[in-house]
Amino acid sequence: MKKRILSGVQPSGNLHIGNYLGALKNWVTLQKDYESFFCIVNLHAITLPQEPEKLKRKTLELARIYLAAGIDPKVSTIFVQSDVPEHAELAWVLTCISRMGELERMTQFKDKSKGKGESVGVGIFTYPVLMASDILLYKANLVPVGQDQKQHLELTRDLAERFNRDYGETFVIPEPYIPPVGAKIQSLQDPMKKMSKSDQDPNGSIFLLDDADVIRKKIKRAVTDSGTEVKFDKSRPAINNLLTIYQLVTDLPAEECENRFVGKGYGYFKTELAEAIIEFLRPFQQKVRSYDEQELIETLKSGAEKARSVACQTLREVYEKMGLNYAS
Ligand code: ATP
Ligand code: LTN
Repeated sequence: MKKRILSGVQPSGNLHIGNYLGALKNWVTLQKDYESFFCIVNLHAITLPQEPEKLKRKTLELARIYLAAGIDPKVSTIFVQSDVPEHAELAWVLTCISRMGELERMTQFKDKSKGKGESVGVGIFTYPVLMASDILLYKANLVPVGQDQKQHLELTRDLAERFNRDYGETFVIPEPYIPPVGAKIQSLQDPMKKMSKSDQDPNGSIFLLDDADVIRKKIKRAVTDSGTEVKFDKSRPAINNLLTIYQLVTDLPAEECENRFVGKGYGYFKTELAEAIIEFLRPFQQKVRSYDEQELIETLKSGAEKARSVACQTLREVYEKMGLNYAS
């Protein structure tokens, strides 16, 4: 029996190369060896206000992005979170075994609630519990995510262990899969901040659907450090980040990347980097628009059916163990 993976992205904002390099790229590789579930987490997206028509559009766009990135619906299950009501049901159960203190410690909650005081949304607070539900429902062994999700994975493990201890062995304890390179792509405008969908400044990110001229402009404007050498060096975070992106989009060994730019300045490097990103995204961008919308919806609906058949078994087991299933 193959081990399982589950992961997800929110259909909010525009996907950037950080999402691709930190998460999607690894899903594509891992799907060959694991039974895979890839979710479009629209219930997570509504933790912040979403315009309904736009949310629909973004949900289908994300499905296109999954397919164009190389997720094969014949091999993996692609589905939308709200099509599988068990996600919200298990999330409630897990909410009841979660503690205020452990959720208050989540750095993403702290960041997203900054300056909001008492008006911060409760959904932002309980967000990681819904994420734990996504993972535990499928008894996933491995969860491929970027570095920023590591703490949420730790919470997921804690909740699973707590449930198993209090009600009997039920959940698999999942491991994070965080890639050695690319787990944290930084903003092009501020190398101390991660590239983020919710960044107000579009110049900080290269979006997967940016056209060639926009990519050239953004790379040209990207901040660099003092110095002139193009080398991997953690103490020069801006150039380190750009070189990491170069390494990932060209798939070259780190040393070869450095060798290519010995004696060349930042200007030359940036031109090469922009062209490498454009080349890397070209086949993806060609595919993304090519899917028929009706077929796309059918893929999602049949994905949801497959996902549900697994999710409802786990939920039934949980209800049995907790005494919620009173008739059996
Ligand atoms: P936001 O910053 O608005 O919360 P996001 O850009 O983090 O959004 P998500 O939908 O939360 O996007 O993340 C989807 C996946 O992409 C997750 O696995 C996450 O860890 C990964 N990811 C997000 N940002 C980066 C980044 N800068 N570098 C590498 N991986 C990333
Ligand atoms: N919180 C994640 C998105 C997410 C997720 C998941 C990732 C929701 N549910 C389950 C992996 C597994 C984020 O990237 N912000």
